[in-house]
Amino acid sequence: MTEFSPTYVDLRSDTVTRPTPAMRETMYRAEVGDDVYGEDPTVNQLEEYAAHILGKEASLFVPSGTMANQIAILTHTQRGDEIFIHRDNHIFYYEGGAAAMWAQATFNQLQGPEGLMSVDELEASIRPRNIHHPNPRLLALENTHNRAGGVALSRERLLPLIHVARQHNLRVHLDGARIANAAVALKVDIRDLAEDVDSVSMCLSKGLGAPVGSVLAGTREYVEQARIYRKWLGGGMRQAGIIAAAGIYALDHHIERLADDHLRAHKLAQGLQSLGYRVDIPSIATNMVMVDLDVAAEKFAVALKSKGVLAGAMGPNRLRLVTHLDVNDEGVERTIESFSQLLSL
Ligand code: TLP
Repeated sequence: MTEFSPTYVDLRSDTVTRPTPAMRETMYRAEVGDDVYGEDPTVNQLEEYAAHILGKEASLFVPSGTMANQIAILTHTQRGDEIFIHRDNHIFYYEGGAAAMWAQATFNQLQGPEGLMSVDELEASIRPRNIHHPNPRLLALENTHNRAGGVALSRERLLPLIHVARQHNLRVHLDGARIANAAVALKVDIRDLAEDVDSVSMCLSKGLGAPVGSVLAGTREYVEQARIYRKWLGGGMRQAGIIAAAGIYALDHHIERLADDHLRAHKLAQGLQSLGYRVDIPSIATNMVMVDLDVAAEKFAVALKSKGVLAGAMGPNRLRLVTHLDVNDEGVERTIESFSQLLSL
């Protein structure tokens, strides 16, 4: 049994889910071929299926959300091009500055509540095309927004920013790692949230519960170019049908159930608030609960672990708890009980 065995309630992330027995069975039975030759039938099926769900012409199966985002940037930009991005977006905050390494793009960081910059700020930050300025090229959005607490952003909220981008001839990429959570929370089709953007990534290995993998979707031409970059980055995966099968299973069986994770996040938040913890209940839209503590979040996480619950810091005093497929009602109860034992910390 490992340190992170199921005896812990693991709320560090929805990335920690393990494939269910039924998902493993599907993986076991997957037909495979060499995907670098385009011959893996299961990968091809996943790519078509994901493109359909995202409302795009084509999609590309990649090992991770980070690779999906990095390939998206490579495909949209040229060296030195400028990416307009909220400073809390995963691409800027959590991807090690990889866009500077691979695409050699520059970031123009913007800010604002709920992971969105204002229309005015975006407008003002796009400088005229001129020999002195980087070439303004890409607007990068994220939905749900992770560091903003899993907020689900409606199409209506994203559209004004996308309009500004279009007026200035920018491309738009959506990091939709958790776009399925957003769609379930907003009660819309996933494709509605992706319709206005040029490219969208979606993770299969987060709330959807697959062990590995993301997809990047766009026009057929865009995806063909992205496929070249995937190979260059070492993301050509040969008999990847084994893991693509898990993705297909996840898309078939694990989208609607995300509502259960969202409900549990609410129950958890209510339980913690009733103990006196600072949780902004109205802001909880999907599967994340942010708890603002009086003590250091890292210190609290260590104490919480001793009570059998794993959580991660999202800031010096902010703890993030993420519900997912492997957290049931009992896990929520155990977490509330553990927090109740740490009130004096
Ligand atoms: N996010 C992880 C950490 O990297 C923070 C998490 O636990 O939430 N986009 C978004 C919005 C993400 O939240 C993540 C992962 C990624 C991309 C990257 O996905 P992976 O881990 O598959 O590279």
